[in-house]
Amino acid sequence: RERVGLYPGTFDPVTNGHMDVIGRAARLVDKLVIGVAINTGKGPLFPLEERVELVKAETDKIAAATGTHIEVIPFTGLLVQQAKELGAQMIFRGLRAVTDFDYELQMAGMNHRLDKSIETVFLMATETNQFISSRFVKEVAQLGGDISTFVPKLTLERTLARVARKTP
Ligand code: COD
Repeated sequence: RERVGLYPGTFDPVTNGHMDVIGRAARLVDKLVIGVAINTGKGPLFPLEERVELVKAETDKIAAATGTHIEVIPFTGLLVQQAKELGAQMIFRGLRAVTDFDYELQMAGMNHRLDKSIETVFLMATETNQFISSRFVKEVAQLGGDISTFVPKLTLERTLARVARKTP
């Protein structure tokens, strides 16, 4: 049986923290689907299409290095439903600081109640990538700080371009 994993997120934008988790997840499955959520609630900096485009571009190398098929899709609706439709046996989530734990535990618990056949697998990034978050990447960029070690290359260019457009 083919092992399929779904890694969902907002990816606004994709960071080296996400990249770290994607690299680890890719080694555990035959096919990794990265689900980019619309998530209007978070008021994203990047439109959905560009978030998908960036995740695709940045993960090409991981797919080549691991031999894992990586697919990047936009998604709306219920996460467990999406996982089911994709034939995914597991949902990957990343854990950073302890503050992530409460939210992630609730989400995993709710999803398990909704569909018992899908397992949530938690992965941690390496030390240097642990504290990176999309939220702070955007904030630091908007305030003129250096984000070059927090995001992959194309994403860096696009983030700086977007921030430059926004700040007068
Ligand atoms: N190190 C380790 N992990 C990290 C790092 C890092 N530096 N940075 C991010 N991560 C992890 C996050 O903890 C998360 O697990 C994942 O990467 C994605 O992060 P984000 O911030 O891009 O995405 P989220 O957390 O906003 O995504 C939330 C979803 C869109 C997945 C969620 O809202 C959802 O499932 N929505 C669909 C509707 C649904 O089913 N709701 C019911 C859920 S119970």
